[in-house]
Amino acid sequence: MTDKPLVTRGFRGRLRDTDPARLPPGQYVTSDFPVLSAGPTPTSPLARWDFSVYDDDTLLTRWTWAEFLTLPAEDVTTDIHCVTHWSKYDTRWRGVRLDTLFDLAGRRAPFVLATCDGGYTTNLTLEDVLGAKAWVVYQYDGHPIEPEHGGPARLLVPHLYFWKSAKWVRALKLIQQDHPGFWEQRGYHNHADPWKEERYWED
Ligand SMILES: Nc1nc2c(c(=O)[nH]1)N[C@H]1C(S)=C(S)[C@@H](COP(=O)(O)O)O[C@H]1N2
Ligand SMILES: [Mo]
Repeated sequence: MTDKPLVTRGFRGRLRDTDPARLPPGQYVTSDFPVLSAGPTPTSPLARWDFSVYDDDTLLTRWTWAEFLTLPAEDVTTDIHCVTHWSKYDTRWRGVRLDTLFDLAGRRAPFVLATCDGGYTTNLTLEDVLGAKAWVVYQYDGHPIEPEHGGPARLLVPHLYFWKSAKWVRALKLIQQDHPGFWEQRGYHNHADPWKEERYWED
């Protein structure tokens, strides 16, 4: 094995990392991609994976993996911000806008609850997920998303703290009344805007 040149990545990274305008308060920039999961990584064979949109408990639409891949998708390059203070710049994803999913489902409601393999949930307002602000993504950096990072598919809501970007997402539930999700029930902020440091419920 040959030694890798140590200088290249750190040098390039550091130049980018000094841009303070894109770093929310209380955050630092990392080039790592930490894994933060509240439980074990669930495994969902693609043959049995599907994605659903519900109006409350009523199923509106459901796509198999193959069907989901035919939906209009786009590439997204974005910074992400974790409540544990790390931010990562220029992450590259590919997936389907929630605008598109709700158009196809033919419904809207003021609130959305994302539900996942493994039982994790997170809540969002419709306003926070429409207007090209949220995606169900299935590629990271040009490859299928690693299981630890939420593969086969995860939510990407980069303008909010990253706990809102639910990994292993399987369904979006349109609801009339807000329903706090996993971390939101455990003291994390209901809204989670990193620019306002909405970390915990008392913030
Ligand atoms: N299903 C599920 N999604 C989740 C989590 C989780 O524990 N389970 N952790 C959240 C938190 S707190 C963060 S910071 C990000 C971490 O994503 P990563 O592991 O890809 O960095 O996923 C979020 N989505
Ligand atoms: Mo997090």
